Amino acid sequence: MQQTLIILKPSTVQRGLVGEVIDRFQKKGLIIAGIKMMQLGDEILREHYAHLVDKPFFPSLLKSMQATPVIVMCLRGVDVVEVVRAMIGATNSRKAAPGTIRGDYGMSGQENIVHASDSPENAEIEVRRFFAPGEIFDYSPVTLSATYAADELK
Ligand code: IDP
Ligand code: MG
Repeated sequence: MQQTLIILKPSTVQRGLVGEVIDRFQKKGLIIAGIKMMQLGDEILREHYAHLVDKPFFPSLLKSMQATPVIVMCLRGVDVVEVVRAMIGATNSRKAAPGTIRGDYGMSGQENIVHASDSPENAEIEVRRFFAPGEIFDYSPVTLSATYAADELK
């Protein structure tokens, strides 16, 4: 089953929204394969946001992502990368559609609640970046057969 890497950002931790955001992913039917709290250092953030290091807002992003520890999660589901990107909405929370996580909980482009992998290839790299192999668990919840039709489970 496909997996994706989620980060609940420091603004989400500080605003007390961790439970609500995790609840939305769980109610959708996604499986938590890994979850932990960690304080992100410069090195991992420069790697994770390598596509943004030359942007003028990068120093501000770096500081924001280090303001408190974050919650990192590995979620599993069929087509989970695309499903979660649709659930979180546009990068700028003010433009994200109502009903999406950023659209419902955020007002900022930078402080936009959550990170989610943008492709299955990047998801594999990002899960390995934030989790040791022993921290990711392969199990089948008993609810799986009520969540998917048999032919949808590859
Ligand atoms: P994404 O998080 O929707 O995938 P990216 O373009 O990968 O968006 O940007 C990574 C993160 O960098 C965003 O989630 C946001 O926190 C921050 N960011 C992106 N663009 C801007 C900007 O124009 N101003 C401030 N922060 C930004
Ligand atoms: Mg991105």
